[in-house]
Amino acid sequence: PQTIYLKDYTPFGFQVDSVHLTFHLSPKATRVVSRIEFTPQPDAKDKTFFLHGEQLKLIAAKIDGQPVSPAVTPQGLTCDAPTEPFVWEAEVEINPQGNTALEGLYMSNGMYCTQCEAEGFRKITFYPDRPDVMSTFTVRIEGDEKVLLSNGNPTGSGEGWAEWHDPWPKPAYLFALVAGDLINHPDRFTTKSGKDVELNIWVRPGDEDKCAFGMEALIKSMKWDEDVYGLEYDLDIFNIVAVDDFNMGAMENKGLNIFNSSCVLASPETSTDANFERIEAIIAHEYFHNWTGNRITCRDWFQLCLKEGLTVYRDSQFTSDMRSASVKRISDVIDLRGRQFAEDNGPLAHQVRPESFQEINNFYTATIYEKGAEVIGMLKRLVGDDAYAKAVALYFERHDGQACTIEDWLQVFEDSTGRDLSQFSKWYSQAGTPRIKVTDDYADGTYTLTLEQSTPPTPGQPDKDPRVIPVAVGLLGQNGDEVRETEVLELTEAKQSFTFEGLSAKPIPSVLREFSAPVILERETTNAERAFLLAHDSDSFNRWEAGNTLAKESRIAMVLDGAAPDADYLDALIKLVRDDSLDPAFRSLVLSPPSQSDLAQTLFERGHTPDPQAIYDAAETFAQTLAEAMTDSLPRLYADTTVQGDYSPDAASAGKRDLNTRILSLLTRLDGGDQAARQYADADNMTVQNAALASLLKAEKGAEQSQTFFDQWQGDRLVMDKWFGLQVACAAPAKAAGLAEDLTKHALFDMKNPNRFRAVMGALAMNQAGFHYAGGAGYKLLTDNLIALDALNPQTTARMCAAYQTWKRYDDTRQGLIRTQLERIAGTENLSRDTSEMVTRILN
Ligand code: HT7
Ligand code: ZN
Repeated sequence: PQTIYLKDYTPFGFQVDSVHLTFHLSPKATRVVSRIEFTPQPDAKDKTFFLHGEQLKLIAAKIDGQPVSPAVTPQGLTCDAPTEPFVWEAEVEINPQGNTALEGLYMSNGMYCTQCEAEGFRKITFYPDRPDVMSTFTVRIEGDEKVLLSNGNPTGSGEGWAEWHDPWPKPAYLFALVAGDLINHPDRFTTKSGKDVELNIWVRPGDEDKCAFGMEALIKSMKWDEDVYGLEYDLDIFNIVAVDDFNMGAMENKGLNIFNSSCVLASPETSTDANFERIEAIIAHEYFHNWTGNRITCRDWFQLCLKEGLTVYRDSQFTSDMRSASVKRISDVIDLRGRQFAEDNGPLAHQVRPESFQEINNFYTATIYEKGAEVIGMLKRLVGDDAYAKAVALYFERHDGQACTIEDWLQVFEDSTGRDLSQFSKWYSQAGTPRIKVTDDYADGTYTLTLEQSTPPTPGQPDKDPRVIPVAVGLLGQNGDEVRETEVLELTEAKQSFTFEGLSAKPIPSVLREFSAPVILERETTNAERAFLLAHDSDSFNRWEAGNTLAKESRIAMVLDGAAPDADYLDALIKLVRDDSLDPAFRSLVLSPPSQSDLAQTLFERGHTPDPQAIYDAAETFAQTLAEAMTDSLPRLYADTTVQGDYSPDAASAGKRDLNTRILSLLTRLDGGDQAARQYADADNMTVQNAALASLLKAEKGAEQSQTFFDQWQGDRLVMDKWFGLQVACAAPAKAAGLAEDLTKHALFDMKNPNRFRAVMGALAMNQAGFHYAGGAGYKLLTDNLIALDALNPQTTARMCAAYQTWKRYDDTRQGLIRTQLERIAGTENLSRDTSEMVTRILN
């Protein structure tokens, strides 16, 4: 496969002045007629008239009305083109029903829909399918479906046809079309300048009662973007469509967002609190793309983080404003460490702005999205809130309607603050997670903190330069009072010392408050100091972090030395969980165990070979000891955290239910599942029903409830995904692979549906002790399924190969078993470019 390099970027030699498309819909033979106005660019370096096109049957092509015979390859066509402006016309035939890759135009449950990011438009018609080619689109759809949608504003419709015009120039990846017998949930929004906008969420009949929450989230997002960023919506209509078969979460097509139904449909009976929160965040994310992504887009796909990092940052700000900022920060860091740190510290590590790729779909990663957002957060911390607001305003003013680069983004900050960001830009060009070694000293009233940064080698980058790292620090006195408020230290050297004068005694430092940079702190400290911070730190992130570190250290000692759970930590934890003055969501986070994958990574970094079974056993012993130590208080805590009254997905209720779920799982260890069975029987919402079933399955007591759950929900696709996933997630290590295999033979298992595939295979890969269980049955099962899926859906297959990215951590036997499976995938005939690239990177 060909490698594409950032350094080879060359602008397209033609401007696209307008695009007219006519679709004659038919499941197996849709005709697409295009009429595109091109203007050759006299100064262009490359004057080749090349149009991308894949899996298209070319019926006819004309230039200025005259038939032409272009040279067609599997990647596209080239044709002699005039040197003056000209009109290109083509007719192609495509097969939406046979499109199981879910890129381009495809069918899902009888409805037509599209997915064009990153390079799907070339499967619809011949076109310069690159983000820096922007144009206005006029679309006519002819089909029997009741609802015919495209981007922009509707301009006409009649029996069997509809026309749309999008006045905002856009790249082809933002094109969308939907046609189906859909029902809408309508609403309206008046923008701050008084523009009346029609809003719709379109769903399949039967799902119309699951749209209200999504609509509320959309309206809140529109308002928030006006209030916080001053950004207003710019069309007469905003449509969202729910689709069952979808490779990712959602897509921000201009004026016509398409959503995986799991990321928009919600009801108390079928969705958990976590589902509600995720839906709110994803609706916001896609809406915010209207400016950060659509009005200002990316020059090329290497700049993907320009829109994704910024939009993730914006959606996290939104969630912090709508819910609890500290809970959001802690959850984001858990997620970052679980997914991005794993990527950054393994064979798939890449820069926030990569410099080469084979398949761009493989770069929609935690590094681009989540680390990309962290980089924006650091920039804001370094320049300050006001300067951030000024720079971002300049970005919108200067670059509206353009396809931009990271240099453009950094330039607005340099211009509006006068700051030199050349060192900061290393966050985009250097892969890997920096380590900061912290040492300290106190003498004569002066406290000195010394920070030393280094970044381990990553593929293709053996050596790294120091970066600018904002390290937020506060100091606490021996009585727990804060003696120095949070101050942001700017670490720019490899090693640098910072002093704090006028202190009467040696303080206790609270370093990297709010997790001010995506780094790993290395500091020799004591459990007593961690316990002190857990009890006293005013920074809620670091308070949680202290508890998390204690939890990790205790489990590591259990794994390595066969130690018992740390008694002091248990005491501190119990005290905190019982403390009614604290936010239940925070208590729940403190109670949540460190992930088994995180423990494996830490052990590996300390020079040990992690044993997934030993890590699992330590987690079980810890939880059992905790439950026994809390025997007297668990029933009262369970009662106190049970949310009474009608279900509401608000943050306070959700936080309380989350704590209640953790208490229930401890209680189940003592009562054999009696309380969980009662909760299951009485459940009137999915959060408590799901929690009760999970507790019972974990205790191997849930067979009856699992059957009743199936009977109750077999007609609901999204709830069935939970049923499939939960069983594998809760399975004991020895049983996980066998159970997952049985589920792949279930009548409702459908490999073509990414949600269902991920429910089973994703849950298996996440069940660390089950996936890595001795003998390698988990590896074999996953591989069998990946090989089968690759022929149907390369994008989802390639993403799931990441389950193997941590393989070098493990013992020789496991490494051997995994290598065999990776080589089996690599040796598969006709393997997709997507999967081939992933497997090659993981193996090397
Ligand atoms: N910009 C989108 C990323 C995307 C995608 C979405 C759905 C299916 C395939 C896709 N490929 C790329 C989603 C987002 O970040 O908002
Ligand atoms: Zn996005």
